[in-house]
Amino acid sequence: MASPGHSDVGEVAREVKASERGTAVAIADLEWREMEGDDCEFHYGDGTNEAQDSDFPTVERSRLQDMLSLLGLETYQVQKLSLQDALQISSDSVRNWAPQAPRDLPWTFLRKLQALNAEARNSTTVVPDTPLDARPVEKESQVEEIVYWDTADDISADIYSFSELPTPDTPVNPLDLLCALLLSSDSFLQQEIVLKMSLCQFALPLILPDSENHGHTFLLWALRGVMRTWWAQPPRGVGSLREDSVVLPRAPTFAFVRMEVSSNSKSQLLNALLSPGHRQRDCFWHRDLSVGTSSREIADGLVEISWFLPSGREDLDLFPEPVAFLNLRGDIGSHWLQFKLLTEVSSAVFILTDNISRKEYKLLSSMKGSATKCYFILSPCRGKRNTNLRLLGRLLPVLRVDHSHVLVKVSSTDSARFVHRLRSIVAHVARSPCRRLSLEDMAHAARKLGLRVDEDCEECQRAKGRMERVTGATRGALRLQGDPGGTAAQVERELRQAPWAGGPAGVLQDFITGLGSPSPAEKQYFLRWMEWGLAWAVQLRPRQPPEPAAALRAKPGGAADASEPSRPEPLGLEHFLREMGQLYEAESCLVEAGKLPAGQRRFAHFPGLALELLRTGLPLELVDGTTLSAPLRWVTGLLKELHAHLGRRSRLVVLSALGVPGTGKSTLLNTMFGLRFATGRARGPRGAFMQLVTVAESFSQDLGCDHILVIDSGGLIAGALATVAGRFELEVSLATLIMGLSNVTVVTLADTRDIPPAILQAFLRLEKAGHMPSYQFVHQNLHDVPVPGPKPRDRWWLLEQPGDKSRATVQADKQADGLRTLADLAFCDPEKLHVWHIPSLWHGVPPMAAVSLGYSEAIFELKRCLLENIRNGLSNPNRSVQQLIELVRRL
Ligand SMILES: Nc1nc2c(ncn2[C@@H]2O[C@H](COP(=O)(O)OP(=O)(O)O)[C@@H](O)[C@H]2O)c(=O)[nH]1
Ligand SMILES: [Mg+2]
Repeated sequence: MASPGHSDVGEVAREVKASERGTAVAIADLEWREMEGDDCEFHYGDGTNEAQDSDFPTVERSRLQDMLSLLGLETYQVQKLSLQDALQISSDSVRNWAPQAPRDLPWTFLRKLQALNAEARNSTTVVPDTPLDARPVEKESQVEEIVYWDTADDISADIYSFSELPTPDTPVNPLDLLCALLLSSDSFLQQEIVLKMSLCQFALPLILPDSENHGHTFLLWALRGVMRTWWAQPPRGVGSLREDSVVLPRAPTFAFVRMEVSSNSKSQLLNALLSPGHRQRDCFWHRDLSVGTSSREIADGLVEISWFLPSGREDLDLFPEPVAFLNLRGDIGSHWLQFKLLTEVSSAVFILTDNISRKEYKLLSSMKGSATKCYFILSPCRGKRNTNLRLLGRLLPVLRVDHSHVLVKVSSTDSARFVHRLRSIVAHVARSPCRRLSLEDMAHAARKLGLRVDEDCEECQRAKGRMERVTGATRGALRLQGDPGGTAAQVERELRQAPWAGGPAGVLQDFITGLGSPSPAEKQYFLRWMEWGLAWAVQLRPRQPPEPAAALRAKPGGAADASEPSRPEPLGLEHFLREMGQLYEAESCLVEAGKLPAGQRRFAHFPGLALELLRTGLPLELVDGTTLSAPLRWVTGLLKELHAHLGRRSRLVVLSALGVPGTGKSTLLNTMFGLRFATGRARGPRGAFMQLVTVAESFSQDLGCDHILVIDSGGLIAGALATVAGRFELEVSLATLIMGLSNVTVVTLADTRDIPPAILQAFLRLEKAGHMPSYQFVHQNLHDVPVPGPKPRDRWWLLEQPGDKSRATVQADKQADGLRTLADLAFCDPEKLHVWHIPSLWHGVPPMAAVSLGYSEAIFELKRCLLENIRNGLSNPNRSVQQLIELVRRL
C-alpha cells in the first residue's frame, strides 16, 4: 500500500479524488466490459461519458448539497449572495478572524480575498473553540478505514474508500470552497471574487462544474472584468505597454490534464513552469500549500486558467508574449466534455499519466483526427514498462505525433531541467503557427459543446445591446463637458430649442434609459458593460506607460502641470454622469433665477438615477475631474437622494484619501473595503469619487454609524507650486472640500518629505475654520523591491523634517507664527499622530510579481485602526446626510 507522505506514490492517492472515484471506477468498469469484446470504440466527441456520468446523479447531488450545507451556503441557492452582502462591515471586520466552524470558511475566504491576502486559499482549517483534549479521539477503526489508491490493487477495491464529507473540524478543500462559493454567488459577486483572485495572482476558474444541475458553466462574464497589463516587446518603451481584459486577446494556450493516475502533480508542474526565478509562485493551488487538506468533493471538473505575461525585461521573461495555461482538475475520463473543449481550444495538450494500458489507449485513440497536438508526461509504474511502450508505440501514429512528444518524469528526474524542457516545448509551439484563441472564442466553442456561458442570460445580453448603442457614439455627443460657467447659458439656449423639448437626446438618452431599466440586474449589467465598452474605446489608442510617482509631480512646463488637461481625457462613465449633473445644475440655476418655473423641470430625477452607481457598487463622481469644481446643486441633489435612499439608517462616517497620483490611494481603499475605484490610471480621473460601504445592522450600534462614505481623490500635485497658481487654487479648494467633509482623511505619500502643498493649505484653512478632522498618514513603498524603513507605525519620522517645498508653503501662510511643521498643524497631541509605513504591494516585477502578504496585513491593520477610531468616537462626530449637505454649502 502506498504511503501518503511519499512524493511519488503519495500523489497517486492525492490525485484520485473522492468525487471522481465513483464515476471513474464506474466508467472504467464499463470500459473494461466493453473492451473485453474489443469491438466497442470509445468515441471522441460523442459525449459517451456524459451519458455515463448521469448514471451517478444521486451521489453528485447529495455531495454538492452536503458541501453547501456544511459551508452554510444552502440558503443562497435561490437568492444568491450579492456583492453588497459580501462587502458589509461587521464586527468581524475589526478582528483577526480564525474560522471557528466550516460555515465561517466562505466568509474568511471572502474577507481575505478582499484584503488581497495571499494566504486566502490556505485558510480552510477550522479552529474550533473546543480545547483539543475535549474533542473526541479518532477511533482506531476510522484510521484504518482510509484506503489509499494503489494501481497494483484491484480497481474495484477502491470503491470502499469513498470518503465521507469532512467532519466539522476537518479542513475543506479550497477548490471545493471556491466552487461552492461561486455556485452561491450572483454574477457580480462572482466577478469580484475572480477579480480579487487575479490580483492575488491565483489561477482563475474558467469552467465551473455544477453536478447538481448537470450543467457546467463557462465563466466569461466573471472574467471579463479582469484587466491585465503586460509589455509587448522588450525593452520597455512607449507603445509597448498593453492593457486589456483577459477575455479579449488571442494567445497560445496549453492545457494540462491528467489521465487516470499521475505521480506528477499538474499544478506543481504548472507553478514551476510559470515561475521565472527560483522562487516558486503558487498560482495553481496544490496540496502542499496547506497541511492535511481533505480531497476534493465537488471541484472535480473545474478548469482553471492562468497566464504568463511578459514584463518587458529579457532576464525575467520566459516567453516573449502572453501565454495561457489551462488546468483540468480531475481525470479526463470522468470529465470528457471539459477535455473535449480543451482539445478544441488549446494549441497543445499535455497529458499526465502513469500508465498507458488498453483502456487509456482506447480513450486517447478516440482523439484520432483532432488537430491538437498531444504531449505525454509519463511516470510509468514499475512492472508496466513493456505494456506502456507497446501501447504508446501504437498510439503515437494514431495521434500523429512522434517520440519527441513523450516526456518521462520519474522521481530521479532533475526537476529544473525537466521544467526547462517543458518551457522550450511551449515556446516552440507558441512560435509556430499554432491555434490562438481568446476566451471569447473559447466561450463560443463551449456553447457549441452544450456548456452554459454565464454571459448568455437575457438581461446581460439586453444590457450589452444598449451599451453598444451608447458607445457607438463619439465624444462630441456629450456637449456640456468642460467650462461650467458657459453651461448655464448653453443649457438655457438648448432648453428653448426643439431637441431638448422632450429631455436630452441621443446617446445621453440611451444612457439614461439604461440607468432607468426596471430590472435591477439589467441596470447593474448595463453599468458594467458601459465601463468596459468605454475602456475598449480607449484601448484603441496608443497607451503611455505609467510614470513613477516621482515623475508625476509638477515640473515647470511639465506634463503634470496646469496646462495638462489639454490632452483629452478618455471617456468614462463619469462623463455621462457629469453631463447629467451639468444639465441638472443649469436647470436648477434657471429655476432659482426665476427663468424657469419649477413645475417645468425635466431633469429633477437625475440625482436619483445617478445614485444607481452607488447602489450597484460603482464610484460616483463628486468633484468634476477636468475643472476640479464641485457642482453644488448637483452634489446637494445627490446627497438628498442618498438621504432618501438610506432612510432611517442615515448616520454616516466620511472617510477620504488624498495624495499625489500614483501613490496607491485607490488600491489602498479597494483593498481595505472591497471597492472599485479606478486604479493604475496614474493620469486618469482627477476629481473625487465616492462609494458607499454598508455597516451590518448588527454592528452599526457598536460602530456608531450605518454607512461609511468613502471618497477617493484623483490626486494632487506635489512639489513646486510656481507657475501653476490657478491650478493650485483649484486643488486647495478640492482638498478643503474633501477634508472638510471627512471624519477621517488618509493622506498617502510616496516621498515622505514633500507633502502636496494643497493639503497643507487646506489644513490651514480648515484649522482657521475650527475644523479638525482625524488624519492618517500612509507612506507607501512604491518600489518593486523592499526598502528597509521604519516600522509600520513609527511616529515622527515622517514629520520631523518637512521638505523645502512643504516648508515654503507653510512658511508663507504662517509668517506671523514662524515655521510650523505638519505635525504642528495637524496634531496638537502627538499621541494622536499616526504614520503608517506600508510595504510594497508586489514581491518582484509586475505583471508576474506575487502579491505581498505584508501589504495586505498592513492595510488590514490600518483598516482595523480606522474602524476602532470610528468606534471610539472621532474628533468629528459622525453626521447625518443633512449635515453633510450643510457642510457642502459652507465649504
Ligand atoms: N510597486 C507598487 N505598486 C503599487 C503599490 N500600490 C499600488 N501600486 C500600483 O501603482 C499604480 C497606481 O496605484 P493607484 O492605487 O491607482 O494610485 P492612485 O493614483 O494614488 O490612486 C497601480 O498600478 C497599482 O497597482 C505598491 O505598494 N507598490
Ligand atoms: Mg486613484
